[in-house]
Amino acid sequence: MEKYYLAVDIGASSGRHILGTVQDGKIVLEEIYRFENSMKQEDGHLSWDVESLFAEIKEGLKQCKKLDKIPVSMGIDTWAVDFVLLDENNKILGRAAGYRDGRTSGMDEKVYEIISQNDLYKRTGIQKQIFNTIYQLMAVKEKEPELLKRAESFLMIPDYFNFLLTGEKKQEYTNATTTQLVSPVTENWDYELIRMLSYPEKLFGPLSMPGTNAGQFTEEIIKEVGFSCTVVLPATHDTGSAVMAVPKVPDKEGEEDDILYISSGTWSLMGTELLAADCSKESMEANFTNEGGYDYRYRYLKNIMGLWMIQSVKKELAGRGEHYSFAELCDLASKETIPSLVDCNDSSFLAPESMIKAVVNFCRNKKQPVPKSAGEIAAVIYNSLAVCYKETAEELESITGKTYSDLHVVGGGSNAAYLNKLTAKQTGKTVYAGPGEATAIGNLLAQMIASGEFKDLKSARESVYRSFAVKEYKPL
Ligand code: LFR
Repeated sequence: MEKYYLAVDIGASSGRHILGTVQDGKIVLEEIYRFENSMKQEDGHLSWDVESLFAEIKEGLKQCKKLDKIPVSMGIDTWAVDFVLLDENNKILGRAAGYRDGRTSGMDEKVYEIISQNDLYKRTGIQKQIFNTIYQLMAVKEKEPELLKRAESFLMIPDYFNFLLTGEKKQEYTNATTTQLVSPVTENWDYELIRMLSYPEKLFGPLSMPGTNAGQFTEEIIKEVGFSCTVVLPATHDTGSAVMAVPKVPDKEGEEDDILYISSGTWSLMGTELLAADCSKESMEANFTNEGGYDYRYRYLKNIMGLWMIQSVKKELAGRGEHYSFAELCDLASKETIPSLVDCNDSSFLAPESMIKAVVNFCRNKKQPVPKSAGEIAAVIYNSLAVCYKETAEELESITGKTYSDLHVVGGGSNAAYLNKLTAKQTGKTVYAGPGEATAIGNLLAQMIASGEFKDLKSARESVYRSFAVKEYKPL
């Protein structure tokens, strides 16, 4: 009898249910359900349709029943920083706002009136991103203070789905660190900071680590999906799960913590793993973050705008009747010679009305040749990403004093062969691409370690190495 574990991995552009089993020490995956996701524009605001996402979660569970593959446990991961506030009847107050919404504009200044940017970084080690929860909560406090007053609970998106499944409210640690309200020293909420900001302290309860049992399905859910299951917390922040699944090469003993990776999806998260956070000024100035990870490891990384740019261009072109797949865009881009580059971390690319115009304007303002065709636009984006990876690797090597000869690219973006080639060329490093489903795999690993299939993260990572084909790109 196979022992199934279920990962529900929801990213900003799609979600999936993936069953995992361990067979002869290898992890075997089966994708059983997939659905679309995007932020919805409503009354001039961007928000997530959490209701329909939850309906999709249940549809995928029903699929397990249909296939007669009932998991022993399941775990949910999603993107970070976003949350819901619940009233005393557990109803969502306001919206489940999306992190690209403009409500946070100017909220950094409001926060810095209370605590300086330097001190905030020293306390939390989290890079400044205008969408961090700390700024989102400031937007609620400034613009909709009654919501914060009425709130009885604060749950990050995966915590909220877990609550709907089990009736239990758990606040998971890895995702909590992305709020910028957790201390990397105590590895708990920074209550002093929370009080300084006048955020209601009661909203921040005990933190739970990945591997924690988050409860059983409620009677209502059992009735609806047809079976009962234990919900286990993975690293509920998708990047936390993805980085767990960076393959560990067994013969590179001692190098375990010296990996260089890009978790490539809507965002490109590029960095390494540290055993203690680096909250130095140098680190702050380079805008590196210390996100809490499995086993209290730190993901020391930088957010790079990533494939969001090309996803947005693809969508925009389709809206004009020009339909291209990602592979076709790569192919077109590879034939272009346009030398223009954009700064992928420029805020004009965060949520532009038109990504094509944003790229064109950037090039024009910097007096570079302006891309005209779809191929040229794609070439500017892919080349700019690869250059950004190179610069980030250099910064990282200078801060950590280490050199990395290899670069692991995991996640959906690892399938972009053209980008991998450019990345190898720009960074001068050997790129190991894959696994593409790293996030779901990491989610499964936390469950599998919790149930004793693997003794620890190291042996789980070795199994990832044995289980999934990885493509190698040598620098030219
Ligand atoms: C990736 C990710 C990043 C986070 C961004 C916004 O999906 O979780 O790690 O910075 O989305 O939540």
